[in-house]
Amino acid sequence: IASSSEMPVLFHAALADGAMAAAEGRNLSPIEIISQNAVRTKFPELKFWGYDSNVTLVLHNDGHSVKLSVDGEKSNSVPYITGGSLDGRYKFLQLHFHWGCDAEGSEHTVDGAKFAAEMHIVHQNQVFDSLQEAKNHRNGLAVVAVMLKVQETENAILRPVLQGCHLFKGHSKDLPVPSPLELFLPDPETLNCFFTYFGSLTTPPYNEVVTWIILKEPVGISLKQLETFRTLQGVDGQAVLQNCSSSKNLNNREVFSSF
Ligand code: SG7
Ligand code: ZN
Repeated sequence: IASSSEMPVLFHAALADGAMAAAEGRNLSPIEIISQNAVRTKFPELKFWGYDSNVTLVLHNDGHSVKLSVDGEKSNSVPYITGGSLDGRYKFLQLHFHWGCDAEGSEHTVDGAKFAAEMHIVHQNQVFDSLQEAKNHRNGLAVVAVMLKVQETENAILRPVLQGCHLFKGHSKDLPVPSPLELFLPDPETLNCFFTYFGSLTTPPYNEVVTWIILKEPVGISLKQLETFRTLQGVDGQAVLQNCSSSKNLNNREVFSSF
């Protein structure tokens, strides 16, 4: 296990290897994570800044998923993350969900198993001026993935998000109550248990610009709530029964684990 001061170097050396392997294969996401193959590494603490302050969130049906983005004009500051396998600050852009036809709708798998659904909290490296620019650099984006697993009871935090499933495609509305993003995260005690690897967006054109941070601890969702996701009106006007991308080859990459 490397010491925390060495860690960022170690991680970026691995990223450089990945770049050299690009001729042989791309660095695509999602992937199948095998926990026993993950390289256990001591990372600096992954920190969620401003995740406890109220932000005005906008709900959007983009025809593929239900998305929550921050209304920068109505919010004093935009939350961001630092630490873990990241260099510098990555500011929150939006969060969205992936689901499937059944209770196996996550994009990443862990030890061969799919979770019910997967939430992606998308962040942009603040050294770049726009998402457009960030999408052209390999250190452009950091996505924190939170797995959703079926539980008996409704997840009250997701209730207002699921209202977004009743929006027509292309439509938006403000969430009635400003709320802190930390509500979407699992137990704070578990936030430093994650897998991390270098990959891509999980939708075309699969830009290879994403540092993935996949939290080990899932959050709950009821079967009824999962069904609500599947009623979202898609670009073709039909319900989006599933929007999870298939697993891609790991190729020459390594997956690291912080625990
Ligand atoms: C969805 O997934 C949208 C995209 C997102 C993409 O198509 O949420 O968001 C946009 C266009 O604002 O792409 C750059 C980006 O966030 C892929 O995101 S993902 O890799 O986290 N699944
Ligand atoms: Zn996603």
